Amino acid sequence: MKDKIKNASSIEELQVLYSDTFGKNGTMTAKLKTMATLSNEERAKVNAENAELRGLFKEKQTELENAAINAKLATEYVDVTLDGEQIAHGTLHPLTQSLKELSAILESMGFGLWTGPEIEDDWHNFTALNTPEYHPARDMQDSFFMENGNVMRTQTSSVQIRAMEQVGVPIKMFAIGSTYRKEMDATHSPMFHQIEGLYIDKNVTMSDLIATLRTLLSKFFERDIEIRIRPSYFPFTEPSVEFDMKWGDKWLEMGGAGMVHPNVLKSCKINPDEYQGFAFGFGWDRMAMLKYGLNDIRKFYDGDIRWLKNSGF
Ligand code: FA5
Repeated sequence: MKDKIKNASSIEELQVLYSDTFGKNGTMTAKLKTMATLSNEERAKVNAENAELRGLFKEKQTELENAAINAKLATEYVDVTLDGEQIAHGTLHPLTQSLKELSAILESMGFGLWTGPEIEDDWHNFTALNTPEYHPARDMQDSFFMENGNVMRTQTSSVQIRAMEQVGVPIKMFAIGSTYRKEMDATHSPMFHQIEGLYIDKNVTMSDLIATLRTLLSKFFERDIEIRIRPSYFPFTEPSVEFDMKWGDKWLEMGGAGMVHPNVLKSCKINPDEYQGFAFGFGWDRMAMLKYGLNDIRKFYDGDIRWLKNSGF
């Protein structure tokens, strides 16, 4: 048995030998059961054999276990000096990034965020914005109409109406969201995004509008931005302006703005003799393109990770 123990080549083999020796019907167990009938000398012999066998088992077990661990280490070692696996970092989409920045700036100026539906009814997208059905200005925006007469909102100005209808005046709100028009080239996309701002109170003037736009753009582009306004036309503002900002030595058109037309206030049951204010709306995509140096609006929506990476994100 001693040789068998010494030559055992696996833990399993050793366990079988152990059970043959010390198990219920084991050879050593049988000897130990006869102890009471043995002489002192014979008893000492059995005890010595018992102790020796147990020692041998213990020793062999340790040896086999160490061998198993060493074999495992030899095949499964970890080389801690190797380079780690490169884990790609997720980043925010340029639009999401700029949305967060613009929202934070507008909120810091006291504007509260509003949302509205992207499928709008005619009232909120056009009629309440002083653009009734016969109005030629409806042709200014090439719209996607639904069979039931609803429209994919062409402008976030619809959210102004919803906000004024719900909470009345005074009000200082902004809306950011998707808008839809039948247009497509490098600077026009059928789905794009607009930012809308509205401030109505008793003493709001054009100067407030200009100061707000300049502050918003300067904070967003992180530099002092010069703006200029040009006369324009929107049915929902009077006077209406187009505002540009200076970028290098060029003037870039950013969006439309103006003092809210009395008819719009009346649509929302607000007395235009008592309250007035300004509204502005511009393309959020174009702002993001400018800030991050991107040149094709359609790339925003392709979901091409390589383009997003090359654009610094
Ligand atoms: C409007 O949509 C007005 N609602 C803005 C407004 C709001 C005026 C409040 C007065 C008061 P306009 O159609 O010019 O205006 O669009 C505003 C901006 O949206 C444009 O300057 C441009 O930056 C962006 N935009 C318009 N059409 C597209 C398009 N197809 N793709 C990408 N950006 C567009």
